[in-house]
Amino acid sequence: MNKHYNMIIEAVKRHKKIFIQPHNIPDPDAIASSFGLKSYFATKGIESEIIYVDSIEKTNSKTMVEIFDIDMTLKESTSQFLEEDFIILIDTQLSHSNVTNLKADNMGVIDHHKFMGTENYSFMDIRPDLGACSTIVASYYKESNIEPDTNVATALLYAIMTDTDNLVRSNNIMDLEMFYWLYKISDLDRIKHLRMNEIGLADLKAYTRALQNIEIYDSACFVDIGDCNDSLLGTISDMVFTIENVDIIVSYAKRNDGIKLSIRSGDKNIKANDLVDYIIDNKGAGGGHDEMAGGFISQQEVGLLQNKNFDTYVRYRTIKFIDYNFSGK
Ligand SMILES: [Mn+2]
Repeated sequence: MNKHYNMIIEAVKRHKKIFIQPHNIPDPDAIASSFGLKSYFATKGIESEIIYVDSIEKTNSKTMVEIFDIDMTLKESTSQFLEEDFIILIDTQLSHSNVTNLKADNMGVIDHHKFMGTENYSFMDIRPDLGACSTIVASYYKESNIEPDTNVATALLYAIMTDTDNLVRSNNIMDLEMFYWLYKISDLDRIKHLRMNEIGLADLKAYTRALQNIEIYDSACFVDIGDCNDSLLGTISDMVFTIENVDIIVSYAKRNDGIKLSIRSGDKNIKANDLVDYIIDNKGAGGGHDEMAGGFISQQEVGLLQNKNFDTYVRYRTIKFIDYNFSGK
């Protein structure tokens, strides 16, 4: 039996303490897959703890933690782990810019982002072709014939909805199969409640600013969101993505520590993860999928862009990348 869930159970069961660590500022997919995995372990008599670094920002992420009563412990980035501890990274990998390496001796990874290198993981279940990490966790239940409880099923269902942008940002049938399976055992009133609480009142200013600062050049759209948190940046990109005739979104937040980028692409010739790398041009870190990606350039590196203003720079790089990808074919 070489099933992934068996491999994971085998890897962790000898360890005294098992920690599940989603990416920093966990989004609904990171939260649901952590919660789903912890509950899955519990069905096998294995205890684990969900830990995270930084904060939970998104209104819907906070609501999930609250209504599903999810136990998540905030850890300092300087936390120490014992030799017998085990950390499972979920919805992220060590070389991503969105996760703090807590440097445990034993680490494994469950993720749906592009494979970033092994980094000595004890196990890896990395499936970049899936729209949500929650699809992977749901499959552990399905393949081992265990029905998740209503809270777990509902959290996983909601996460598949959000990470696949309501099933359109996925080209893998497995996301749909898990969605359908979970749908039948979920609490749809709670899904409605989550859907109705996605925008916080405090976020409205950022939405207003974003809508005022949109610039469209052909199918590419640029949005300067000013100072805004990571999760809101992604949510605003998703909203702008629904504007007619716009295929490529480059949103960015200018913060004290640097510039955070969020990219969306509905154009098959323009891969969001390649575009973000091209914009960053080795001056920071980026990652993601064909259709959505993110990145960061620190303030120091932004300074190295010399007297080129960032707004001009980002437009120049994006349009050059688009031209190159069309003329190159
Ligand atoms: Mn995800």
